[in-house]
Amino acid sequence: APVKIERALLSVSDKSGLANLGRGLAARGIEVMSTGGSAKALRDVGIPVTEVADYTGFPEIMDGRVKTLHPKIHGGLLGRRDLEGHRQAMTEHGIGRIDLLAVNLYPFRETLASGADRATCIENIDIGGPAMIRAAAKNHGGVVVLTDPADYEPVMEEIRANDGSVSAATCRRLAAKAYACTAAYDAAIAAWMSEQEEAALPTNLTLAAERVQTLRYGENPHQQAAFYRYGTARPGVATAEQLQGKELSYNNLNDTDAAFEAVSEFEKPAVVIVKHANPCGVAEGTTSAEVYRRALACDPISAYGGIVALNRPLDAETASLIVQVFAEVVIAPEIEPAAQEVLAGKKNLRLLRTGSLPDPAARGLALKSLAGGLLLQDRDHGRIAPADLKVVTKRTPSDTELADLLFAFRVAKHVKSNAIVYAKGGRTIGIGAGQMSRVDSSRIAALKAREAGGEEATKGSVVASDAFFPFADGLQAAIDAGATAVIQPGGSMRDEEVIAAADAAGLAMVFTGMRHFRH
Ligand code: 93A
Repeated sequence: APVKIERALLSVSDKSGLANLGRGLAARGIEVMSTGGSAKALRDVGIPVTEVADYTGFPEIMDGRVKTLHPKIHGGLLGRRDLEGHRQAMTEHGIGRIDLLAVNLYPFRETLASGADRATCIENIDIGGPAMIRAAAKNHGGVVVLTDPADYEPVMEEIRANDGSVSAATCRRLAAKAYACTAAYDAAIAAWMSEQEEAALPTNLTLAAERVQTLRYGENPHQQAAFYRYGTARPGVATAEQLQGKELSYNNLNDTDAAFEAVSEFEKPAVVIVKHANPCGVAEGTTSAEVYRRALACDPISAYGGIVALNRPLDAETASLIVQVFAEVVIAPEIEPAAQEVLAGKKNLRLLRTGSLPDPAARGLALKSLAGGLLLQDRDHGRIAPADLKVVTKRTPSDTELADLLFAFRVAKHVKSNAIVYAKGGRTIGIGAGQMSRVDSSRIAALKAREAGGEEATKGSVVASDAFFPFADGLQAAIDAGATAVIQPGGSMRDEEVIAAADAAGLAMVFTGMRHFRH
């Protein structure tokens, strides 16, 4: 049966559309009840309203934590209109029917996204709102529940057109929407809380992922795809503001994420250029412009059509270097106005501003799909400090070598396994990625270095390996190339053999004790 609306309760954080709704209801002689802030907003525009506290006879307490959690509210929402016993209980306890509920919740997700501290996020977890929404939705046979301001006007129209009533079909539809709203809300809280815990993998995983955008296609044109965002506050491609350029594609999003996560590893000004989710040039140094030039020098051919990520505000000088090579996406924490002017000429170039850098050491969850399931793990937040290193060779690396070793190992963390990275002077000179054998990655990295920098390019360089060398052959490739120092996790059965080969060649080698597989 249709629901006749005689009393409404409005309690909203997002006050948009509130005045019109209140006015529409009041104009039909419907009694409007409201919580503190909403009541004030309504009174301010001259709409008569009863405070919930006056109706319950119980004030809002504990800074608003308890304002609608009262039997006179929940009885009014939950009491079945068709049961004599329920009607009797309402009369006995002075409970009035609430026929229409409009609630939107404390802005938990928005607070999280703003980077607020934990206490503020917790305070923005709405309890009373979801309780009312769920109660009203359960009792949709007698209550209309509005959780989205976009529904206010259509429902008002229906009330006007049907002599003050809302159809059962509308009530059912809005009830389903209401539970989707509270489920997504709680899932966002659950995701955030579990991300912050050490052993955080949930027994049951509910993802409240919100579709941000339907993509033109997936990894390939015959694959459908969309981009979803879920409850994390990590600055990056998912929360970035696009300032110009074509729509981001599936591959753009994936590659840009790889580039920005990599560049945020470095404290000094750094640039990462990514192609097909692998870095093809990384450098750190003094200014973004200088660093960009050196990152590009690693593999200028692969950089064509790549993604450029910076960990400093993009300035005009760097922008004018970037426009000389075709880039798909540029991402930086900030974009200086002069830099934006330089890039404005490149209409297709996608320019993203993230507002800040993600914390490379922060925990977080990373997921991957496989047929019929998904894998969930901590994001690779592992980072090696000088104190973690164990020198295993007779020779200790020099300070310059040490700095390059740490740099190269940080890069290797962001290169698909098997990863081999040659570096010299705070920049990569050759990267070997994604090979099934480590020795092939070693050979490719050395070959790339020579292609870009000439026969002598690898002389005096250092080498990082994302995982241990299972045999001495991978190390031998580095020795043959003229590298002087190596960083690797260690832990192979043949470590002794590998160390002996390094000693025989006068190499300095350090073990990190930490592996950075990336598949
Ligand atoms: O702090 S609460 O969880 N406790 C409550 O009892 C309660 N009742 C409504 N938050 C509560 N609300 C929320 O307050 C609503 O969901 C809405 O978001 C907000 C409206 O408050 P005001 O009308 O004072 O602006």
